[in-house]
Amino acid sequence: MASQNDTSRSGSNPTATNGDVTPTMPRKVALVTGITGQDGSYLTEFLLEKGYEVHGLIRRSSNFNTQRINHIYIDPHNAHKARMKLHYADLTDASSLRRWVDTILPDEVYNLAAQSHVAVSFEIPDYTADVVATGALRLLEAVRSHIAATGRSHIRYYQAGSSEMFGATPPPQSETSPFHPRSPYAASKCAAHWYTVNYREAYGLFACNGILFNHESPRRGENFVTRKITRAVGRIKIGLQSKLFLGNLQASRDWGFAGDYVEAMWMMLQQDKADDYVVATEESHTVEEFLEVAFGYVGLNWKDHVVIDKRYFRPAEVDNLKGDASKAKKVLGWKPKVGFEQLVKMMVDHDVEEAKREKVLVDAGYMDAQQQP
Ligand code: NDP
Ligand code: GDR
Repeated sequence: MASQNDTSRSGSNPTATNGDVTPTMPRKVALVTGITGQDGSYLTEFLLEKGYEVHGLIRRSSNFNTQRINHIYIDPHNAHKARMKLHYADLTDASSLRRWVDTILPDEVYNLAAQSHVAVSFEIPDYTADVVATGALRLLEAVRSHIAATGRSHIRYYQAGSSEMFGATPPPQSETSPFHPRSPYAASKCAAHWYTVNYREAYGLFACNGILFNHESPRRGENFVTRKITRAVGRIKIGLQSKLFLGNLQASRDWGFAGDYVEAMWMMLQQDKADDYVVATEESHTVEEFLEVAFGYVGLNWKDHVVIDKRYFRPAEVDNLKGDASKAKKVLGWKPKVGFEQLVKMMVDHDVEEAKREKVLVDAGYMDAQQQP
């Protein structure tokens, strides 16, 4: 899928005042790491809609990992239409990052790539730090050295920071709340945050940290708790599964919709001054509340299906996240459009349909019903 030899480029490109690229202007070029992930797919749709040319870095895997962006992929041989281009690279490989920055000549760089699962980061801490912390440093250094070599100082950089950095700090958490990370993932995100601040202060790089609270969607990875629940609701409703094994139901999260949050990323890079912003709905709900809404929506009682399994408890938990997004609201003019119940129902609706498709395959003998997410 990925084009290894694309050399399309643009210079410094003016845009309309709302940031859209008008037909008479050269296209803005964005470089997105983590393009195959939940946020990467929504951000790419958003940027294509705004008229950008989007270059995504994807890592090699033994199976194709582009399911979330297949619907917007156009074969690069169709050069006039293809505005999203994919290239092999890895955040653990500095040479690939510098090469693609030099080749693509981006105006905006969005660093979304990460080993993003908190519980998994306890299992693979070195790798998590390598990708999440040092990976961000490698990309910042690729951008810095590219600017030093070419003078293209207008490049803007976005770092995908996380509410997990607040960890044990009590809510509401804002840009001025102290970080108290509770996992290798969160500690690595703190390092990436400070690398980004440092490159802004030391080299004058236009670099922003988005401190985003949990955001979900029907494209959310299936081993994050929200999607794990909505997948199970769909499968239980359709008769493919009866039990759902979960860990701590009392953890509370500020859950928003991923489609709303990628807009905030872009808005940060359109400001006159680089800065850091909390992005959140300012509402917090427990996992148990999520269960109630998700199961209740299809007429089921979660207590009939959920079984607590200690394996899903973490060595250290983050109990309560609830953001204070007043700065993003005031400075960026950003606010969430999708509320908690609407989000849960959107995910359940999607996953009931997904379960119906699975059922067809199971009934026809093409799939084993035991293949649970
Ligand atoms: P996902 O896990 O869905 O996507 C992660 C992306 O990173 C995937 O494209 C993945 O590729 C890629 N990736 C993983 N390791 C590497 C590597 N070594 N080199 C290059 N690419 C790699 O995450 P989300 O889309 O949910 O999140 C996007 C970013 O925002 C992440 O940095 C996450 O930590 C952060 N974040 C997310 C929040 C959320 O609630 N979703 C909240 C706050 C921050 P592949 O598809 O091959 O696995
Ligand atoms: P989180 O998301 O750790 O907040 O990180 P996750 O959905 O994994 O966990 C949320 C809460 O649910 C509890 N939980 C379970 N979690 C999972 N995954 N599986 C279970 O079976 C389960 N049972 C209970 C967890 O203990 C936790 O308290 C997400 C990621 O997207 C990060 O990359 C991002 O930085 C943060 O959100 C903000």
